[in-house]
Amino acid sequence: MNRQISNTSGHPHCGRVEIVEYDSTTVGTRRKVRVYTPPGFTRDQEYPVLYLLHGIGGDENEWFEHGEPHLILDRLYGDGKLMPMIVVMPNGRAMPEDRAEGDLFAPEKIQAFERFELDLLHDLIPFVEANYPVKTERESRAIAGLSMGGGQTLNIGFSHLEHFAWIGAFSPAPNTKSPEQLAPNPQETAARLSLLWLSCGEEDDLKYVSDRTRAYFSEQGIPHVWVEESGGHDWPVWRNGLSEFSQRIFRSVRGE
Ligand code: FER
Repeated sequence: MNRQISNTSGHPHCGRVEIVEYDSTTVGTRRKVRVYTPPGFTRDQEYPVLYLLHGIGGDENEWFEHGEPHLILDRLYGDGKLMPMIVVMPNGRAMPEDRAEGDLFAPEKIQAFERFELDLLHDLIPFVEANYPVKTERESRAIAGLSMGGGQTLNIGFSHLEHFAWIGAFSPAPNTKSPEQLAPNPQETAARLSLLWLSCGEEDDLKYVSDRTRAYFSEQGIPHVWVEESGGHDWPVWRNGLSEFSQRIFRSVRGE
């Protein structure tokens, strides 16, 4: 496996972010993905995995460069607030030319964000599970994302509850399916989710997506955490979303 290490402080209290490549049968190319391993990472232990998705203007570097998730997570570990986990930051635009260039709203690029579901399930998750010491049951797999990646999170997460028990959407975009499509069987959905997190900035023009989604969750009795943050469609909201969501996942659902 090719490895390119991005931040090696060498400090035992710091996690590490590397760029690795996986073969995607879905896209027909080798695709780059960033992987965060926690402080004290060892192959003698098995970790749960959070898949963390970017927005329409980003790629596998977006969270790392703008959200600094390694700093957020390292600090939470230091404070004893986080379960040890691996965080995988893929490129959610599943097409050969997957850079955030040109018309980001071009139909083939929007379609590539839909196609990512197959890349994730058929290519990336098997790659992660073959190359990292990870737990593979659904309670040990979470998915979260911002904006376009928040929509992907809801679309993929809800239709694959056999794979994901923890779902976090930060400012989900209009690619989010209608709530009735997301959860046609609300009781079944409610019974299987360990955590459903939805947050959005109060000044975000896309807040209507969160509003219609959470209204349905409430009407249908699907337990969820809704956080309306100050601010708009921006990084403070998404960093805070990661910080809050990550602290709540991979713990016993009964709070034992
Ligand atoms: C849209 C507006 C915004 C849309 C997607 C976005 C697919 C995504 C924004 C982002 O990821 O920041 O109409 O449609």
